[in-house]
Amino acid sequence: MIVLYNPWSTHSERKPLPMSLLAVASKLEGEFDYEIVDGNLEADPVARIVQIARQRGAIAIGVTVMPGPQLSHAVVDSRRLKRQLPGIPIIWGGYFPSQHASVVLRDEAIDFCIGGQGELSTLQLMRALRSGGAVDGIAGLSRRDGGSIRHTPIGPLTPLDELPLWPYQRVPLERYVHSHYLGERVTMHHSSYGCPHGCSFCAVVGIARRRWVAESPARTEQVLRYHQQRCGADAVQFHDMDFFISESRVVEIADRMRGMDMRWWALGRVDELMRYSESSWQAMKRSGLKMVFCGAETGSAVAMRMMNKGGDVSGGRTLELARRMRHYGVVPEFSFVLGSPPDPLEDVDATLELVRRIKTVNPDAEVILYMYTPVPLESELFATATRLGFRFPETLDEWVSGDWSSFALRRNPGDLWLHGRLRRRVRNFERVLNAYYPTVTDSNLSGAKRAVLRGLGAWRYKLRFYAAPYELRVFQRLFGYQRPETTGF
Ligand code: B12
Repeated sequence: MIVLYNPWSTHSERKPLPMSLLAVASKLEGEFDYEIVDGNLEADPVARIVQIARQRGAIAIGVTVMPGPQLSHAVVDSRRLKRQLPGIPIIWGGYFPSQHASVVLRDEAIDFCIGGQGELSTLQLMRALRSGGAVDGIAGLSRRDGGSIRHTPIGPLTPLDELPLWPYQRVPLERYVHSHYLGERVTMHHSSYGCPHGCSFCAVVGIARRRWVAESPARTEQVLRYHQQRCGADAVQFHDMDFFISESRVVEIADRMRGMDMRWWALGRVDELMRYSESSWQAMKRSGLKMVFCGAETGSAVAMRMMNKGGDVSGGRTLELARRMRHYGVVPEFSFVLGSPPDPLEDVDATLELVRRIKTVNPDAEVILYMYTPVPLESELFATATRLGFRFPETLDEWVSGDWSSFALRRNPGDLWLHGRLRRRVRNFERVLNAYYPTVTDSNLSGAKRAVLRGLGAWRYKLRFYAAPYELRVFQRLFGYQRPETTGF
């Protein structure tokens, strides 16, 4: 048997469905006995894994790992598991090992990493572990070999309709449904894998190598109907890396969702959403589209060129999209990657001005400000960061140390070129902006509290005086204000 483990990843009450493990499990279903253990639901997941593994004779433990708090838990828990179950191979998959397999395998607790899309490789590895066969030739596999680490290149993507449906019967789906701005019973899905674009700050590029596969609209509809029947889902977040790549696919999904009475949220690019025809926007609106998350990235033309997004994703285009979405009553969530080299100061100033213009055009727009966090890609951006002295940690211990774990949260990416003053300027601006324009998605915030915050923030916002907004901090805390990026969207 196999244990599939999702280490703890969030403080939020809203627990994310462990989609990575469901995807991997879909290929094991029927051939292997397995169990999914979710660290977001279990008080002591390690004890539970040890018990299951001993009772049922596990041949492997698969762990899904993304950077940030989940990585810290994955490291500590993998080491504990190795101590208690020394003979059982531990396999890491997901975003972190896909980008940093050599660092992971320097740690004796982890035996294998699988990079990129994992369903087929996991099945092949499990078969080899069961039979004692060779693991050579398994796509995307990294392992220790004598004193060195061997990597097999990742293979072509498997079209999603060729993979089995996710085995939802193996998880308590009801516990992952939650209420927020989108609905009372919000669920999540991932209807495609990969992305054809080559943005130099995005982790998806290295993982999917600019390829993209999507499930058919019929299959998406089947999954959504299952979620409705099983747990009364009235809204869905499509967590696809980019949901809007194919206009015809999205329109067909929208047409199929019409009449299902489900609100939805998804992530897309500015140029894509501007390219969509009016009739496509109408179809999406009719089907329940409520919010779209868009990478607006920066207000600086120099930084945008360095980000290698391609297409027309300029500040002007972002403003047009903000206007267009206002017309359709769909809330845009614009995320920005601030402080990228070569001139982080210019980038921050230009971006904050763009944010202000967006809010003038569409006051409901959500704004999410991240600091640039390098990803290991061959790009001018990463090369510049490296030239400026940026280095990734070389051990897992270093990765989970204080500074680096906050780096992965994209709020504090080290002191290399983003000196404290710059970071503070961004956080102060964010506080003033959120006071003057409290997020529409925070359902706890009453009209009166919004008015108080807006009144308090007005003079600062108008005078562009962002420094030391202590009074706003006090009131935001008092009102339990939630920043948009922490609400689970
Ligand atoms: C759901 C999600 C979350 C959930 C957590 C999910 C969980 N497992 O508990 C929540 C909302 C809590 C979350 C939080 C954060 N996240 Co997040 N999250 C995602 C999201 C939207 C989907 C991941 C997913 O489930 N995909 C669907 C499955 C099917 O695909 P997959 O995960 O790639 O899995 C495949 C392979 O990777 C592999 N695989 C995966 N696991 C395993 C395990 C084994 C054993 C094997 C063999 C293979 C394997 O096989 C799978 C099937 O092909 C991605 C973006 C995206 N669309 O991918 C971001 C993403 C992974 N998150 C990211 C970040 C940065 C964060 C945060 C740090 C954000 C923040 N600022 O707060 C936090 C920190 C979380 C933490 N570390 O604890 C980044 C990572 C960037 C990077 N450099 O790698 C991403 C890529 C978003 C982005 N576009 O930048 N996140």
